[in-house]
Amino acid sequence: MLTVHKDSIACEGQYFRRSHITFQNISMRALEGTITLITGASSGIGAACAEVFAEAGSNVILMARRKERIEELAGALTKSHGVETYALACDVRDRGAVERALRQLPQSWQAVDVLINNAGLARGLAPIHEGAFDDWDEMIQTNLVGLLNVTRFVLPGMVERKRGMVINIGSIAGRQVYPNGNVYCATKHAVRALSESMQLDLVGSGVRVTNLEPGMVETEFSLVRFRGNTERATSVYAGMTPLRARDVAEVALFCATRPPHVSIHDVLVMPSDQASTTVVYRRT
Ligand code: NDP
Ligand code: 8X3
Repeated sequence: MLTVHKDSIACEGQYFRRSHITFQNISMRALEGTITLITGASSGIGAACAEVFAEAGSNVILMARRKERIEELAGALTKSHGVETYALACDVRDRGAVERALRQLPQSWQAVDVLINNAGLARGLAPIHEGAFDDWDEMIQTNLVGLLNVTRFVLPGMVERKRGMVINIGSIAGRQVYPNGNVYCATKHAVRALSESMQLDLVGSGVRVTNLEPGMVETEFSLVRFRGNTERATSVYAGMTPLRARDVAEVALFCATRPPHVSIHDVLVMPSDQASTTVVYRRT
């Protein structure tokens, strides 16, 4: 039974407040005592996931290269949400470093319940015949190899415990390509293929896999893509309303809080102003 009131929606006794930042049934510490490992937690979608999962009571491991940022966020989350946090400074491209970082986690942090493979980036926007090899390598090594590195060291424990969840942050660019997006789009198509492969390989194991694909989200993404060119980065979102990192994080939390028999394989979440990689409604 679903009743709509002015400020809230009542559904089977649960209240979902429209204006509130989170759905009430999820924010009530649904993940209390669990452990969530988030890669790329120093910024954007990863940092928002850390916040939203901590609000739901999960203890969080924050992984990224910028140590000060993850340490600061870790401290803030413990203070505001009373969860335990662990900052793990690590480059996901470095397989040896990832292995060492995960192996040196204290025993009480080893049993990861949710892995959010979010670390990723785009570099440049150039036609294929002009692309920079270094940019290509960085995108492939981070978005694809990095995801594999972390997953390979975390998954065996989940399979052994017969319980766990992997959320891979893909992109609309994993479904549709766009001019000059070539290698970035290829890495996100690969993430999509890997998510589907993991779903096949892990069926019956108790480990669920979600491929979460956002459209345009205003984070540091474009600033990184255009190497600090603020004007160019800002122009990406000109005249339209992009997603906020938190919008994506809330979808991740929704997926992670379904009952064990429910596996959300695939989610595409777009700004209302974006219809595809190439069709964006702008008011200017
Ligand atoms: P941000 O640039 O804000 O965040 C990227 C995060 O990835 C940072 O925390 C960064 O941390 C981390 N990262 C990058 N390289 C590495 C590395 N080698 N090792 C460890 N961590 C790394 O961008 P978003 O939050 O937007 O991006 C997050 C994910 O979302 C990416 O996979 C991106 O492709 C995807 N996405 C983004 C969209 C958008 O429009 N913004 C849309 C669809 C998908 P640090 O630099 O400290 O290492
Ligand atoms: C980022 C989305 O389309 O801006 O994955 O490259 S896009």
